[in-house]
Amino acid sequence: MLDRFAALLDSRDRFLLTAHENPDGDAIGALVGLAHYLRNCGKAVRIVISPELPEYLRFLDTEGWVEVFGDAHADLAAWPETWLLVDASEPQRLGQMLGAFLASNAMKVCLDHHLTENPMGFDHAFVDSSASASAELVYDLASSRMALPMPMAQALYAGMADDTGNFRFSNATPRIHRFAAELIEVGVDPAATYQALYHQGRPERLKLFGRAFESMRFLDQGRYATTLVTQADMDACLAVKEDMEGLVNKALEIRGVEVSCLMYELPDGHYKVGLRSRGRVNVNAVCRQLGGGGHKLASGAKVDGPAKAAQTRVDTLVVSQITFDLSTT
Ligand SMILES: [Mn+2]
Repeated sequence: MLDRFAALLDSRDRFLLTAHENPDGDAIGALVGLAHYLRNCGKAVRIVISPELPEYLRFLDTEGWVEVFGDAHADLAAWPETWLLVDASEPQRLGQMLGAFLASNAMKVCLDHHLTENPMGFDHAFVDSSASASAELVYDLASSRMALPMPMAQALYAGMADDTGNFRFSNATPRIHRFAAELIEVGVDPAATYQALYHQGRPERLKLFGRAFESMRFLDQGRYATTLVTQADMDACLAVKEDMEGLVNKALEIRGVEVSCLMYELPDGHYKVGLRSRGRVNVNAVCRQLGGGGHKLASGAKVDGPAKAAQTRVDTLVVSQITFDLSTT
């Protein structure tokens, strides 16, 4: 697949690199890595993201290449010859940039590792769900074709670390460990990367976590833990959205919990649902029924309020999925 992807990149000249909205470490790592690769091939490249570059990921943009989509991008649709969506394979995940994407006459291509049955809206889709991170795909593409400069190695390592829970989730394959080892040999510092990614919290973050833990509910004999974070909770803790990073994973530290849910009240009254599975329960199947998706062990969706109705809807689906998956495994 990557040979075909490389050949396609080779045949084009002006690339716009984008990711899903609210880009995570893998999205930014893969974008920056791919930008290095394309520049090395002599291509014109821009990276545009939405709605912002999170503070904790700024260390990956050493060259200052990442542009935040805004008023200056009114003509964005006209610029690229090729529009690349990385770390997603559904155009609607572009968020605010979707309009420009749809209006653009560029060739549209996606590179992704998420499970998508049949990617629509692209001229070419390169999706490999056996990869644990988009950064893994970019590394696989680039490592045999160029010498990796440090900022590129750093970005790709951070992407791999982020999507594998710093190499501790079940998707931490031998392959991604080997790639990570090669990046460490190039000069990436794993401890410094971990610190940069995960040890930059604010006191407000721990206050919010404390409040969320207080309100956590345990259902289905403790196999399902679910937390609701409202805008009022955020205000009470002076917390911002970024402070919630990692909260959804915490309940899986409790013995017996198979599925953890974090439901977050959006400013518009909808609820963002994040689900994480310890390993046996397919939370992607739940999120698909809610109009969302992701991976078997990590998925998300957006549901309508009010809170009570949203909770009941999600709880019912999760508990029946747990019952189903635990009876078949
Ligand atoms: Mn990813």
